[in-house]
Amino acid sequence: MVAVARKRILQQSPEASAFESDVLHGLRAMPKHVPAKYFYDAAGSELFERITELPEYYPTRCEMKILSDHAADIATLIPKDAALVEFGSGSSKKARILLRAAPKLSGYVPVDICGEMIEQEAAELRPDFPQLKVLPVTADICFPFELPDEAKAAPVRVGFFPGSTIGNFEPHEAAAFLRNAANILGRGAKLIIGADLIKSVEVLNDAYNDRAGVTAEFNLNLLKRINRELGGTFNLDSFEHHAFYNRERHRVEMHLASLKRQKVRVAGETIDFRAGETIHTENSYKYSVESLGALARGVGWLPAGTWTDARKYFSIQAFALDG
Ligand code: AVI
Repeated sequence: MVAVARKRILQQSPEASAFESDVLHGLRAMPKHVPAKYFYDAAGSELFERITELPEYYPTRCEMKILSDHAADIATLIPKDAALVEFGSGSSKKARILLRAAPKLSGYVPVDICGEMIEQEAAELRPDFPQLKVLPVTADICFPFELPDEAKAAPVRVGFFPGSTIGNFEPHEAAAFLRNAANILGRGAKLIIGADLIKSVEVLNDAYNDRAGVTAEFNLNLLKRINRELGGTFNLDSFEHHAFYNRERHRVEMHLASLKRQKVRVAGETIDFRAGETIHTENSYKYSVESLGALARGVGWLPAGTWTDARKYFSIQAFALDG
């Protein structure tokens, strides 16, 4: 039995075994939790794309509007011949707005853990920006990574971290990300961040409880992934999507609630659920301009500009490295 289990571990890719150990660790814990990064398998990524188009989910539309309305102003922060480094670039849709507004950029470095996707995006960008060196890097943005030599040789590097992804980090992780970005970008660097703002509870609750049920499907897809990849036996009909704004902690929490007392098998282990017990699947922290500024200042970034939409739902905030 032990030999069979060992063989299974040896056959797994490092990512697969991290998924298994993170899920088991989280399901054995009290309260139960699973890291939000595991939402994004192929189906989860497609569901997230659908979320960004929902009438209730304002962040993506607001951020695109701010970027389009203020692109020229934001681009004044980007010095001639600088390299733009996008953290967790995904589709590069937002970067395209900055690339058009800052034609003097020498390079664009999309960084993402999914190498295949950024290589494909890079291939699509090159013909549209023939002057620009597009230099994709496959890396986990939460850890130190090397920039390509051409980006290191640029006079200055400007980081770009849109999408309010910073909100999915715990505050200490967000500070660690900002510190890591400072080390990677180096002297004279700037950093442009998209961050969702604190606002009315109704707007926040609606954004994560859409009427079409896409966010619920996105949340429940995590259980489908566990069933498929870790031999799980979750019955999706006996778990329910819960999302609510936690005012004290300035975050929207997502959970999967067990509708009854039940046992579920995952990777050869039995997990017990009480009726109503939840798996905490995501935090989406909301910042004020001041609270993100304070977090950034704590690790050496000084405020260099803020842009918001008319309703002040979302912000683009720029920072410059101190010294
Ligand atoms: C990717 N991230 C910024 C989204 C958010 O709003 O926290 C993920 C998401 N979760 C539910 N809806 C969207």
